Amino acid sequence: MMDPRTLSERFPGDFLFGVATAAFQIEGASKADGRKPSIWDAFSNMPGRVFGRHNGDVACDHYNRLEEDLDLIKALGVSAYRFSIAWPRIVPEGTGAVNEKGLDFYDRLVDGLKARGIKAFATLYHWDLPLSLMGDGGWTARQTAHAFERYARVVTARLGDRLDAVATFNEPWCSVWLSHLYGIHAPGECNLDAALHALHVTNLAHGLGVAAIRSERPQLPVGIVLNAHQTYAGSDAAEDLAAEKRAFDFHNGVFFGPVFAGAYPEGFMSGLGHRMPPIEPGDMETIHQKLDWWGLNYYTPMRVLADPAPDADYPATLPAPAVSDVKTDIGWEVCAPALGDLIRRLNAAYRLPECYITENGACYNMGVENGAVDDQPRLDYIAEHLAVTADLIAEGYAMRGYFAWSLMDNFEWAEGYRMRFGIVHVDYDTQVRTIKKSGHWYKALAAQFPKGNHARSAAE
Ligand code: GCO
Repeated sequence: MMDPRTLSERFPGDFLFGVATAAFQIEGASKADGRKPSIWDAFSNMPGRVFGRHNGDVACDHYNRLEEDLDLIKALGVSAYRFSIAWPRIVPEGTGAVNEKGLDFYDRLVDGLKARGIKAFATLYHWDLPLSLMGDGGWTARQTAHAFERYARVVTARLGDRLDAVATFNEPWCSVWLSHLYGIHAPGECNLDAALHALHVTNLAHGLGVAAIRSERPQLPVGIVLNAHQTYAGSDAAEDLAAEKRAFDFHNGVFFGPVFAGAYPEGFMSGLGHRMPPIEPGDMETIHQKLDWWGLNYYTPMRVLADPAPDADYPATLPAPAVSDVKTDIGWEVCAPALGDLIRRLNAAYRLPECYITENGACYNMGVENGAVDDQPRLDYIAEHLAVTADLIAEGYAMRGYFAWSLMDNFEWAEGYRMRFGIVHVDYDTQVRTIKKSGHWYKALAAQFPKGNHARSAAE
């Protein structure tokens, strides 16, 4: 087992160790204090969408256990907490009335973090679109970007003075492709044209959100969280190598290109540009604003082959088999070197600001035995990925922090509660939290920080 103290020596003194969650996955209290349904409430109540028809009505009951959970974060000794704000609590119908009681909850959350000396990293959109907005087309409708802009302004005006960082979106890859093209996430659409509209509207909403945040709080560090994919060709055949390049653009370039370089990738536009919604004058400038930071969520690589079907839509790829047999309980290949390859490749392709690993972790479903959870494979997974992160720092990449996904077991979207990513176990019958072996190890690591071996920490 990797010794946490030895590992800690490889990180600068001000490297942030944190834990992450998302509102819909933990809060529950789905009808409390003026919250209205999101697309995930509707989706999870439809038969056949989510495993076991699980939903977010109770989840980890975090909304009612806020103080206890803040104490848990404090007990883990981490210096930062990444959480998301539920749009349906703040502007329950997406547009129109602001719900003060919703803002009050996040006020208490942020104040509770400050009182405990923990930095607050807020995400504005982690997939819980107010259901009312679906009536106008949801993310496929341009006015949703303006609804998001207004929501971003409302949140920043109320909480921005105490946030340490804010992200506009979490993983637009999921809320665009997985939700509108692959049909796995809410609203469960399988339609390329709809997905292309959602793509541009989401990118636009990000840009409008950045401007709204900055107009309220110019000093607040603004970023975006992307689940970039390290793509690998499944063979050395020329057609598979070409397929891999298309996959990189389709899964990464359509977000990184507009946000960090002001343009959609050329290959993507030549394949699908004719099906994109109108890109209005000024859109690309709005999307391409300098960011203070970006977040990477990384779990597993993506391996692809060329799809030989003549009518295959761009990017015309098929999945290639995993290289390693080592997989987590959700079936994802474990491959820590891909994290390094990905950061190197993205930095070579784009001018990126400083980076936080905003999510990394593993699904292992072992339960409590004699009061303890022995999740050694999760501990090993986190340690291996942190070792790669330390390599990247040694190579000079601006890696500033790491957030374990997740603080605790929670609603794993289409997988419901059966897939567990927490470093803390949740018993959903009793809501008892039990720190797992990985959580104790992470605590021992975090306890080494902040430490005084880095100039930046001395200056703070
Ligand atoms: C994600 C998510 C999390 C997931 C995690 C595991 O952004 O994909 O932020 O909500 O639970 O990735 O699948």
